[in-house]
Amino acid sequence: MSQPVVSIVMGSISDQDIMNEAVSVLKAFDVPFELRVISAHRTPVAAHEYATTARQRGLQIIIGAAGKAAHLAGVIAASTTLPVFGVPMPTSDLGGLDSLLSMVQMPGGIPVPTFAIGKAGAKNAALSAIAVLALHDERLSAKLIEYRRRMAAEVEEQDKRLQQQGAGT
Ligand code: RP5
Repeated sequence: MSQPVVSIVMGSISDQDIMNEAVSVLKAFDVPFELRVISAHRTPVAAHEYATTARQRGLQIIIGAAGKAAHLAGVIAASTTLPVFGVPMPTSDLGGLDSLLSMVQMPGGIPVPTFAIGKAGAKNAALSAIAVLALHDERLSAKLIEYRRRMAAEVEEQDKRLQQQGAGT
């Protein structure tokens, strides 16, 4: 197995269903990754240890997923200079707005680039990690271009079918 270059860290196993979106994208692009459950508040020592050793273990980008007082990505970002992307989890009480604001409102100095709440955010965080890695990886860059080309072709196909069905008046 190759050395992971991307890490997905979740605050709870209850985040896994959503973060599987990121897992699927990284797998599709053959990017080696690790998937961990580490909590900023339930396992604070482990979170600090993880962040401080991430770079020396070969990781290049960390995706932090958490909900509610979603401080995991910020806590990790505080202890590493690797890029840390935040994915806010949906929540039952406040719909994930709590998670989003907890991440996106980081005080100046320790950035947490933050994505959409839920599955779209998980997918886009993985795609953004790939875009960063692709800056120095021609193979990955070509795959990203092909991914966009296929996505555009699908939309064109959808429109074509709609027009064939006689949509509109
Ligand atoms: C956060 O609290 C986790 O990231 C999760 O989104 C949320 C709820 O966690 P559980 O109570 O389901 O473990 O730490």
